[in-house]
Amino acid sequence: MSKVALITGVTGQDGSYLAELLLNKGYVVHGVVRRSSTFNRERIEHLYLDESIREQSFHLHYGDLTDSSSLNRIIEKSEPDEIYNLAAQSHVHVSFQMPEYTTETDAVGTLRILDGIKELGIKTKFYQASTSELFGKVQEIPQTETTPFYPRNPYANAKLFSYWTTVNYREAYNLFASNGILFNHESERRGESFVTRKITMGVARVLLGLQDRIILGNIDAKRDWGYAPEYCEGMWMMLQAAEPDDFVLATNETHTVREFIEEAFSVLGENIIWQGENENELGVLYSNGKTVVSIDKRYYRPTEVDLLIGNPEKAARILGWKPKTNFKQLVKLMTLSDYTKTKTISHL
Ligand code: NAP
Ligand code: G4F
Repeated sequence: MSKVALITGVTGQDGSYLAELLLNKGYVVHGVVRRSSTFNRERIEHLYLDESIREQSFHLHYGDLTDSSSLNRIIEKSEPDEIYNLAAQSHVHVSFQMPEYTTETDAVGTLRILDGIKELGIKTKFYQASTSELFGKVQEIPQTETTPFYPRNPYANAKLFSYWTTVNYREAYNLFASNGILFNHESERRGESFVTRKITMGVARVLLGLQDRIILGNIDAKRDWGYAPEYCEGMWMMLQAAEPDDFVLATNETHTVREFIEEAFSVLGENIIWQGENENELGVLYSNGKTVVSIDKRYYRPTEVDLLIGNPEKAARILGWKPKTNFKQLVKLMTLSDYTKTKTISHL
């Protein structure tokens, strides 16, 4: 008998990689999708359009994390062995502008699923998409599973509620419920408003003459960036472990946004020189003196997370999980992907 998995957030970056991974492992996969006035299934279109996959092993259901009745119906109907709760309003900057909606989705949404599992009496394992944003104003370097949390924005506050609700339902009701405390992970499918993808798309467009410059916020923030498909495998490994638990997934390497920009331009043979300071700082091409990066305070956050770097030792020891793609390889694959795609589209 095939195992059955339910993924919330299946149309997102991680949801799409996880769906592929589970289908390749022979799972039947159910995904929760939101109704949208424009097409929002690009990342899973290749799975959905394959008739044999669609008919036998990949099923989509309309639902929303703000709507318990849809969630309960989907859980009851799909009877999953494993639930991966990846759905979220996942943008930190947006969460300052939509704190209530972010909390409804990212905090209460998790409670709705966990309580649905408990009330329906469904025997399923549960994965919660927790985040390194919980560490916020970091209390320890590098961060591990025992580092105290200090969230710095409505998104992280909501995710903190979900982290502890997952722990509480594990302890109170004996559910197999695990938190993956994942550090930033990126890919060719990363949402276009997150900084890495904004940079790699911007570099491609600037060097192909389709955009004047890339306008960014705080380029001195440091992040521990890994490759998303590897992190999705880590989610699955957490639910195959002997016991439910909480795990950090990270590369243990940290870099500034500035270094990401420099590396992305260097992949395409260009060097950047920095001129000026703070919001007057400019990134200029060494080859011809053209300004290609500038700063706009609009992208600053009221409270910033300055430095993230994780230690994934526990995941290596207990799950056998290790990151494979390093910073340079990640920047290269994302930059080349965007350059190739942009060039193809602009030549059509
Ligand atoms: P993403 O690309 O932004 O995907 C988010 C998914 O959630 C999308 O499928 C989105 O649907 C769905 N969604 C949003 N609000 C919803 C709602 N109210 N009801 C139902 N679905 C909703 O995020 P991601 O990068 O794949 O991240 C996956 C999860 O891991 C998120 O919970 C995120 O907070 C967490 N996380 C991410 C990272 C990272 O670096 N990527 C690190 C740590 C934790 P639409 O397609 O319709 O918008
Ligand atoms: O790419 P970001 O928006 O990612 P952020 O805030 O680290 O959050 C991501 O990773 C979390 C894990 O730690 C996830 F939980 C969360 O869901 C999301 O996937 O910003 C990274 C850094 C920040 O310091 C930001 O201030 O880049 C800085 N930045 C500078 N200019 C910018 C920009 N960020 C964005 N999005 N856009 C800019 O123009």
